[in-house]
Amino acid sequence: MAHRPEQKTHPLAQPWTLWFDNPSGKQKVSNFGETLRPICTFDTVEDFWSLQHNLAQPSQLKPNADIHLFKDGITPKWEDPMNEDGGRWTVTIPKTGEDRALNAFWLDAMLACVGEMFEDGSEVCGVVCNIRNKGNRVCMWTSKADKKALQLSLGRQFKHHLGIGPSEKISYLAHSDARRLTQTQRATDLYTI
Ligand code: MGP
Repeated sequence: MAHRPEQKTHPLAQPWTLWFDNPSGKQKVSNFGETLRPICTFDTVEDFWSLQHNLAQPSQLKPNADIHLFKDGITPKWEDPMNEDGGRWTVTIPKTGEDRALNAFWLDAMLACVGEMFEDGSEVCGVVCNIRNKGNRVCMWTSKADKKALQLSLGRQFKHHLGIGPSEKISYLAHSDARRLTQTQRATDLYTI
Protein backbone atom coordinates (compact mmCIF):
# COMPACT_ATOMS: atom_id res chain seq x y z
CA MET A 1 0.00 0.00 0.00
CA ALA A 2 1.29 3.48 -0.91
CA HIS A 3 2.57 5.53 1.98
CA ARG A 4 0.39 8.59 2.60
CA PRO A 5 1.90 11.50 4.46
CA GLU A 6 -0.08 12.50 7.52
CA GLN A 7 -2.57 15.28 6.67
CA LYS A 8 -1.71 18.19 8.93
CA THR A 9 -4.00 21.13 9.44
CA HIS A 10 -3.06 24.53 10.80
CA PRO A 11 -5.37 25.77 13.56
CA LEU A 12 -6.45 29.41 13.72
CA ALA A 13 -6.22 31.22 17.05
CA GLN A 14 -10.03 31.16 17.24
CA PRO A 15 -13.00 30.05 15.17
CA TRP A 16 -14.66 32.50 12.73
CA THR A 17 -18.11 32.42 11.15
CA LEU A 18 -18.93 33.61 7.65
CA TRP A 19 -22.43 35.06 7.22
CA PHE A 20 -24.34 36.02 4.09
CA ASP A 21 -27.29 38.31 3.53
CA ASN A 22 -29.12 39.12 0.29
CA PRO A 23 -32.18 41.21 1.13
CA SER A 24 -34.31 42.41 -1.77
CA GLY A 25 -33.77 46.08 -0.90
CA LYS A 26 -32.54 48.47 1.76
CA GLN A 27 -33.30 47.07 5.19
CA LYS A 28 -35.14 48.68 8.09
CA VAL A 29 -34.00 48.63 11.70
CA SER A 30 -37.11 46.61 12.54
CA ASN A 31 -36.58 43.79 10.05
CA PHE A 32 -32.79 43.80 9.74
CA GLY A 33 -31.39 40.27 9.78
CA GLU A 34 -34.46 38.42 8.50
CA THR A 35 -32.47 37.08 5.55
CA LEU A 36 -29.10 36.98 7.34
CA ARG A 37 -27.70 33.48 7.73
CA PRO A 38 -24.47 31.84 8.88
CA ILE A 39 -22.76 29.92 6.08
CA CYS A 40 -19.88 28.19 7.84
CA THR A 41 -17.77 28.24 11.00
CA PHE A 42 -14.12 27.27 10.53
CA ASP A 43 -11.01 27.12 12.69
CA THR A 44 -8.20 26.03 10.39
CA VAL A 45 -6.20 27.78 7.67
CA GLU A 46 -7.16 25.02 5.25
CA ASP A 47 -10.90 25.44 5.85
CA PHE A 48 -10.60 29.20 5.38
CA TRP A 49 -8.98 28.75 1.95
CA SER A 50 -11.40 26.02 0.97
CA LEU A 51 -14.27 28.39 1.73
CA GLN A 52 -12.57 31.26 -0.10
CA HIS A 53 -12.08 29.09 -3.21
CA ASN A 54 -15.62 27.79 -3.23
CA LEU A 55 -17.64 30.92 -2.53
CA ALA A 56 -18.56 33.69 -4.95
CA GLN A 57 -16.28 36.74 -4.95
CA PRO A 58 -17.88 40.01 -3.78
CA SER A 59 -17.77 41.36 -7.36
CA GLN A 60 -20.10 38.54 -8.44
CA LEU A 61 -22.80 39.43 -5.91
CA LYS A 62 -25.97 41.44 -6.51
CA PRO A 63 -26.62 44.90 -5.01
CA ASN A 64 -27.70 44.90 -1.35
CA ALA A 65 -25.80 41.67 -0.60
CA ASP A 66 -23.57 41.57 2.48
CA ILE A 67 -20.84 39.15 3.50
CA HIS A 68 -19.78 39.20 7.16
CA LEU A 69 -16.83 37.44 8.75
CA PHE A 70 -17.15 37.60 12.52
CA LYS A 71 -15.56 35.91 15.49
CA ASP A 72 -17.65 32.85 16.21
CA GLY A 73 -20.26 33.77 18.82
CA ILE A 74 -20.71 37.39 17.67
CA THR A 75 -23.78 38.04 15.49
CA PRO A 76 -23.14 40.72 12.85
CA LYS A 77 -25.78 43.08 14.19
CA TRP A 78 -25.56 46.29 16.20
CA GLU A 79 -27.63 44.53 18.88
CA ASP A 80 -25.01 41.90 19.75
CA PRO A 81 -23.45 42.70 23.15
CA MET A 82 -19.98 42.86 21.58
CA ASN A 83 -21.18 45.37 18.97
CA GLU A 84 -23.71 47.49 20.82
CA ASP A 85 -21.19 50.05 22.14
CA GLY A 86 -19.00 49.75 19.06
CA GLY A 87 -18.80 51.06 15.54
CA ARG A 88 -17.22 50.50 12.17
CA TRP A 89 -14.31 51.73 10.08
CA THR A 90 -15.46 52.03 6.45
CA VAL A 91 -13.40 51.76 3.30
CA THR A 92 -15.34 52.86 0.24
CA ILE A 93 -14.05 51.12 -2.85
CA PRO A 94 -13.10 53.40 -5.72
CA LYS A 95 -15.11 52.91 -8.91
CA THR A 96 -11.93 52.59 -11.02
CA GLY A 97 -10.86 48.96 -11.35
CA GLU A 98 -13.66 48.19 -8.91
CA ASP A 99 -13.93 44.39 -9.23
CA ARG A 100 -10.29 43.64 -8.55
CA ALA A 101 -10.02 46.25 -5.82
CA LEU A 102 -13.17 45.06 -4.10
CA ASN A 103 -12.16 41.39 -4.10
CA ALA A 104 -8.61 42.21 -3.00
CA PHE A 105 -9.70 44.55 -0.17
CA TRP A 106 -12.16 41.94 1.07
CA LEU A 107 -9.58 39.14 1.02
CA ASP A 108 -7.03 41.34 2.82
CA ALA A 109 -9.62 42.28 5.44
CA MET A 110 -10.46 38.61 6.08
CA LEU A 111 -6.78 37.62 6.21
CA ALA A 112 -6.07 40.38 8.75
CA CYS A 113 -8.80 38.90 10.95
CA VAL A 114 -8.12 35.18 10.69
CA GLY A 115 -4.38 35.82 10.76
CA GLU A 116 -4.82 37.81 14.02
CA MET A 117 -2.81 40.69 12.58
CA PHE A 118 -4.22 43.37 14.88
CA GLU A 119 -2.63 44.71 18.01
CA ASP A 120 -5.60 44.88 20.45
CA GLY A 121 -7.35 42.39 18.17
CA SER A 122 -9.65 41.39 21.03
CA GLU A 123 -11.56 44.63 20.25
CA VAL A 124 -12.13 43.58 16.62
CA CYS A 125 -15.52 41.91 16.13
CA GLY A 126 -15.35 41.18 12.42
CA VAL A 127 -15.35 42.55 8.89
CA VAL A 128 -18.19 43.21 6.46
CA CYS A 129 -18.41 43.60 2.70
CA ASN A 130 -21.46 45.64 1.57
CA ILE A 131 -22.43 45.50 -2.11
CA ARG A 132 -24.30 48.72 -2.89
CA ASN A 133 -25.20 50.65 -6.05
CA LYS A 134 -24.05 53.85 -4.36
CA GLY A 135 -20.56 52.34 -3.82
CA ASN A 136 -19.26 49.10 -2.37
CA ARG A 137 -17.70 49.09 1.08
CA VAL A 138 -15.40 46.96 3.21
CA CYS A 139 -15.85 47.69 6.93
CA MET A 140 -14.27 46.56 10.17
CA TRP A 141 -16.54 46.38 13.20
CA THR A 142 -14.97 47.00 16.60
CA SER A 143 -16.16 47.22 20.21
CA LYS A 144 -16.05 50.34 22.42
CA ALA A 145 -16.49 53.26 20.01
CA ASP A 146 -15.71 55.85 22.69
CA LYS A 147 -12.13 54.60 23.18
CA LYS A 148 -10.61 57.07 20.74
CA ALA A 149 -6.93 56.08 20.96
CA LEU A 150 -7.83 52.41 20.58
CA GLN A 151 -10.07 53.04 17.57
CA LEU A 152 -7.54 55.29 15.86
CA SER A 153 -4.90 52.61 16.31
CA LEU A 154 -7.18 49.88 14.94
CA GLY A 155 -8.18 52.10 12.02
CA ARG A 156 -4.55 52.78 11.12
CA GLN A 157 -3.79 49.06 11.28
CA PHE A 158 -6.83 48.32 9.09
CA LYS A 159 -5.60 50.83 6.49
CA HIS A 160 -2.14 49.30 6.62
CA HIS A 161 -3.39 45.73 6.14
CA LEU A 162 -5.51 46.83 3.17
CA GLY A 163 -2.63 48.78 1.63
CA ILE A 164 -4.45 52.12 1.88
CA GLY A 165 -2.11 55.09 1.75
CA PRO A 166 -2.06 57.97 4.29
CA SER A 167 -3.66 60.39 1.79
CA GLU A 168 -6.82 58.27 1.51
CA LYS A 169 -9.24 58.91 4.35
CA ILE A 170 -11.39 56.36 6.13
CA SER A 171 -14.01 57.12 8.76
CA TYR A 172 -15.42 55.54 11.89
CA LEU A 173 -19.15 55.62 12.63
CA ALA A 174 -20.52 54.52 15.99
CA HIS A 175 -23.37 52.01 15.62
CA SER A 176 -25.44 54.12 18.04
CA ASP A 177 -25.11 57.03 15.56
CA ALA A 178 -25.84 54.78 12.54
CA ARG A 179 -29.04 53.67 14.26
CA ARG A 180 -30.17 57.31 14.42
CA LEU A 181 -29.46 57.80 10.70
CA THR A 182 -32.58 58.50 8.65
CA GLN A 183 -33.25 59.36 5.00
CA THR A 184 -33.05 63.08 5.79
CA GLN A 185 -30.38 63.11 8.47
CA ARG A 186 -26.85 61.80 7.92
CA ALA A 187 -25.06 60.37 10.90
CA THR A 188 -21.77 62.07 11.75
CA ASP A 189 -18.56 60.08 11.71
CA LEU A 190 -16.80 59.94 15.04
CA TYR A 191 -13.22 59.68 13.74
CA THR A 192 -11.46 60.12 10.39
CA ILE A 193 -7.87 59.13 9.62
P1 MGP B 1 -26.47 49.25 5.93
O1 MGP B 1 -26.68 47.94 5.26
O2 MGP B 1 -25.41 49.32 6.97
O3 MGP B 1 -26.18 50.42 4.90
O4 MGP B 1 -27.81 49.68 6.64
P2 MGP B 1 -26.82 50.86 3.50
O5 MGP B 1 -27.70 49.79 2.95
O6 MGP B 1 -25.70 51.30 2.65
O7 MGP B 1 -27.69 52.09 3.90
P3 MGP B 1 -27.29 53.43 4.66
O8 MGP B 1 -28.24 53.45 5.81
O9 MGP B 1 -25.86 53.39 5.05
O10 MGP B 1 -27.56 54.51 3.66
C1 MGP B 1 -29.05 49.76 5.98
C2 MGP B 1 -30.14 49.79 6.98
O11 MGP B 1 -30.26 48.49 7.56
C3 MGP B 1 -29.91 50.72 8.16
O12 MGP B 1 -30.33 52.04 7.89
C4 MGP B 1 -30.78 50.07 9.23
O13 MGP B 1 -32.14 50.40 9.00
C5 MGP B 1 -30.59 48.59 8.93
N1 MGP B 1 -29.48 48.01 9.69
C6 MGP B 1 -28.20 47.88 9.29
N2 MGP B 1 -27.51 47.24 10.25
C7 MGP B 1 -26.11 46.88 10.16
C8 MGP B 1 -28.35 46.95 11.27
C9 MGP B 1 -28.19 46.25 12.50
O14 MGP B 1 -27.12 45.76 12.86
N3 MGP B 1 -29.29 46.15 13.27
C10 MGP B 1 -30.51 46.67 12.88
N4 MGP B 1 -31.55 46.56 13.68
N5 MGP B 1 -30.68 47.31 11.69
C11 MGP B 1 -29.61 47.44 10.90
